[in-house]
Amino acid sequence: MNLADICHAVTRLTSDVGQFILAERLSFQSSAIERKGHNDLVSYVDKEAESRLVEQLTELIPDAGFLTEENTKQVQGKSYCWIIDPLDGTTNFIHGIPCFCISIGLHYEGQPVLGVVHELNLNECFYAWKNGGAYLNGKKIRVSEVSVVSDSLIATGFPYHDYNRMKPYMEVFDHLMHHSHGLRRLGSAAADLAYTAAGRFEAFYEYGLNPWDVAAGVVLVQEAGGVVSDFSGTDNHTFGKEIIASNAKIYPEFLEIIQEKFGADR
Ligand code: 2AM
Ligand code: CA
Repeated sequence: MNLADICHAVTRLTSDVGQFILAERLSFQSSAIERKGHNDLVSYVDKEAESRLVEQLTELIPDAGFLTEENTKQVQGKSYCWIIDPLDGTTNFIHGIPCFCISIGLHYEGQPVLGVVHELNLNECFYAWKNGGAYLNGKKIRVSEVSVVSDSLIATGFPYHDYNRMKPYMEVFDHLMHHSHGLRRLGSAAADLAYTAAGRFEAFYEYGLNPWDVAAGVVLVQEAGGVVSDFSGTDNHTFGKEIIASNAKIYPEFLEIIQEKFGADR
């Protein structure tokens, strides 16, 4: 099977497991919430969704490794590795706020090659594979053409767990409040990246994220013509716990803003 076929099979899978997640949302009780750590919530919905995904993805590529948020299956040292967040935006899900996604990335020999982010409430399935382009529900998507940060809408995630870099974070926030079209916080990094790929946001930045929050969205942005890096401008974005993603035109200006504020504090 080639990457395009694998990608289409994954979109069918996210549609199927997405139905389960949406059905459970209707009857969800807050008593089902469990705490994994500070501000780190989970429920049986995340876990059941993940085990369904893992089972089907194992059939798709039998010898693939896995890195998953809920630890259903961890297998390292394989050429292919699925990086999965069965429910990105768990806090939104729990509070009944309609923005949460299934996020499935695939690495080959350590390089990102495929990404599917399925936002379930609007049934928007964003997907991309290496050298194949990026798509939303069958239509090709591109990053925006905006060329200056002052004309940009910027997505971010507020620190919720690692508060060590609050000072530079707030300085960037302050700067962008004054010098952009505004800031948005969706509560799902996967959706932030998918929306950047589709040209809805010009840029996204956040620190403290995990690989499963961003692995799929990275491929979307790259295949839609955008740029992804860490705060130093290198490609350590998926495992490096800091990420910026933007259209190619504003990337140099956006990176400079991030580096000016975070430079001394990293
Ligand atoms: P999650 O829902 O899968 O945990 C946005 O800041 C990102 O951080 C999301 O992708 C979200 O992924 C993660 N996150 C984890 N805990 C969070 C919290 N309490 N509030 C906001 N985001 C959280
Ligand atoms: Ca999650």
